[in-house]
Amino acid sequence: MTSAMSTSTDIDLKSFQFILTSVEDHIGIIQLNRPDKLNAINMPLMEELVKCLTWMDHNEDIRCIVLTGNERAFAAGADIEQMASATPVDMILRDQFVYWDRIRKIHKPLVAAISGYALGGGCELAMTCDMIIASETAKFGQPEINLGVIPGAGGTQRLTRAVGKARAMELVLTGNLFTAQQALEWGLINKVVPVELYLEEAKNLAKTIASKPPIAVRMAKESVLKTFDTSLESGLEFERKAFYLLFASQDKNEGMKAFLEKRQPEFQGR
Ligand code: DAK
Repeated sequence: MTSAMSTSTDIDLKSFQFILTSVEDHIGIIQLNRPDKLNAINMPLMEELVKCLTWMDHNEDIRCIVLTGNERAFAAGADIEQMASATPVDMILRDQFVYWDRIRKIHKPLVAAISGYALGGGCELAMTCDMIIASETAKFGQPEINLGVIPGAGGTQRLTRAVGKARAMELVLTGNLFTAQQALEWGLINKVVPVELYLEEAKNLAKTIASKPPIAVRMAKESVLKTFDTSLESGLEFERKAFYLLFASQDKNEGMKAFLEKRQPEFQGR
């Protein structure tokens, strides 16, 4: 795995086997690319994903990241074949949570663009992103119960926070899938669009965010995420300090000056 010290020179975007990547208009795009297995997340795919996300997080030209799959599947879960004969010791030794934790700590906003299946670890990966745009054909679910296990990468926690206890309990205990429209109504996702538009819509959202001052975006993301692991008092304190800190940024000076001069700001990420 690439360390936090990765630089723009030590990664070859074309070298990956299970992901496709590109950069356009300050957004990084990562497409899970294991189509014959509905993008089931095996260890090499996860390793490549984290390596690329880490690189994008450190690349100043990239200000927002879009994570997508293909029309049939975002990801149908963790690779069942890799888990079928695993013992608890195997799972401990694989230490896969290192990768999931790394994704959780990406500073730049992550927009998931979803079509088709987002199941199990695929649904958990989507929920680890900051925003979700889905096609009308998207199918979400935590079907792990059907395999004799439970969601292992945050599903019981993130789904419950997003849709509430009663719904999450039913979904996790039955393994029933749910539609994009339901996900929207329950507050899990941001928008549902026709299938031909989901990636475009996600890119547009990412581009809007990429046009904002990057340091303020980073502080805003951190502050919103604080809600999930702190009291209101500590969350407000965190937000206040981040707010004060932004008064030391050049982008704050530029943003306010541009407003007063009635022109568009030019943010530098400083
Ligand atoms: N793993 C491995 N292969 C999968 C897969 C999966 N999750 N999902 C689909 N595939 C493969 C199928 O085996 C098939 O491969 P071939 O037989 O062609 O070689 C190919 O993808 C196409 O799938 P189907 O033929 O089944 O396609 P259908 O359209 O008929 O059905 C389906 C689509 C999505 C309904 C079905 O494939 C399905 O039910 N898939 C499994 C869904 C599922 O149960 N997902 C949850 C998996 S458990 C962890 C973090 C996370 C997790 C675990 C640990 N740590 C950090 C430790 C997460 C666990 C899970 O996600």
